[in-house]
Amino acid sequence: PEWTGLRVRNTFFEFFRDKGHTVVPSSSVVPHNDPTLLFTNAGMNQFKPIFLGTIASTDDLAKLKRAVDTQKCIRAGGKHNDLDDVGKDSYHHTFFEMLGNWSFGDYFKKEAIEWSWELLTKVFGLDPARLYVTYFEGNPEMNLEPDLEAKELWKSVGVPEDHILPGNMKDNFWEMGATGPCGPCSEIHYDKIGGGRNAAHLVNADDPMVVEVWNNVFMQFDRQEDKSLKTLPAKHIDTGMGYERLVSALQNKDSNYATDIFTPLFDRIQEVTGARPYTDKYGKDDVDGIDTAYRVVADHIRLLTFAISDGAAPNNEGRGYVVRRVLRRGVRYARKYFNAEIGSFFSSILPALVEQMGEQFPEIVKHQQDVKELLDEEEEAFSRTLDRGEKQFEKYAAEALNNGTKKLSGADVWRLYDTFGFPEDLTKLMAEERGLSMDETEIAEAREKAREASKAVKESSQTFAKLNVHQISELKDKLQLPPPDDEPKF
Ligand code: ALA
Repeated sequence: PEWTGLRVRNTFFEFFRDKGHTVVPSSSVVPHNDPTLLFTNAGMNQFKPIFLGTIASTDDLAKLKRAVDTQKCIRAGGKHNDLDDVGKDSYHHTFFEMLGNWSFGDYFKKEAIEWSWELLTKVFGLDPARLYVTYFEGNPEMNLEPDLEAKELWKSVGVPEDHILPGNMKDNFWEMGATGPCGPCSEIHYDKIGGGRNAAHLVNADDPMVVEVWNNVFMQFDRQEDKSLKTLPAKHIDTGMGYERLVSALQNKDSNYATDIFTPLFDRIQEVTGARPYTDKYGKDDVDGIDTAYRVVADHIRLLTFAISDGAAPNNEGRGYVVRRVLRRGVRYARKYFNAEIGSFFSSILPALVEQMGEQFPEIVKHQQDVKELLDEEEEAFSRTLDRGEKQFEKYAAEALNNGTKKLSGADVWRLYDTFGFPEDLTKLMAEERGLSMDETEIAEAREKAREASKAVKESSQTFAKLNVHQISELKDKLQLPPPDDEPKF
């Protein structure tokens, strides 16, 4: 039978269940108990108190020795942030599933390595000649030894030496964030081309055809505020397999987006917009930009739905601002490439996602109506912002043409953004279309002037109390404008 996405996920669970692991549900993408995190960015987040040895004995998780799960992850802000790549390449997502098996002070490197090899090559049947593994090369400054044990273990399962590669702190020492659990790791990479070539030099080289599929972290330390490493009370295994990447390898696709994980979303987008079908082209090959837009929209509806279902509503601060930014990014692609009517665009794609993922993640079924309402509300607000901005732009453009300068002044460009919330790249695009020039230095000057003015406003904020109702509401409107796109409030 075929490796459908569904079968891949279930096979992963079964394999580890047979090895004494308990299947546990994913935790929320909103880490309600961890102020160091914007969103859940790895499977280990929910197990952090176990690793640190701070878990309450009454906690259900405290009894676990071995667990297996799929974790909903968002990497669109903070230490792990892929937002700007999404849409452009074949293997990044703002929202993805991370398959993981866990040992809490139980088994360690030997079992983790042997089982990951067995699962990939024997159960999933991936060609061992296309697999490459890495181990930590050590770091004398931090007093960390090379992980020769991992290297030997990979040899003993039969990986040839030229497929076993050392890696540095950046690639082979995994950390959750600025502080928290961490340790040396060992990754497994898959060559999607194969055919007898040696792709060792393409590992960790950002090559879309040689991608990391699985990371095994040997948790041993807790990174402190002062950057030092404190040894954990016990050793643990934390693994993370990119579900979408694994499925694409098993379905023999060049791209995660060409798998049955995304096809139902693309079909729905096509149905709603009447666009041409998705063809999985990238960069210059995506001549009309439509495939990129398909990917952006399909990726973003996943983030939006899961974030909102788990309680992250769009607003102007922290994670709510990430949600808002992602929605606006998606809306702009949809307007530009699909000519989509904005107001209920994302919610029209939503049913396809709920149908596809609702069984594994019942929370999106439960919250479908709330998600729809919030998405529509947010889109309508953004659509009004865009309309207002466009009108204002037309005024400025007409002036620039009438007075013969054919140039938008820096102050006008800045005001469109600052006062009307109109995205700067849209201003650029529209100016180009009308043959108007813009001066970056002038824009920067206007921005700087506005910063100083707003500083002054802040300093005199005490006077707020003396304003009348009308003045206050005017000021409030101003304060609710989104912060600059290039300055996310992470
Ligand atoms: N925590 C590890 C990762 O996210 C497995 O890559």
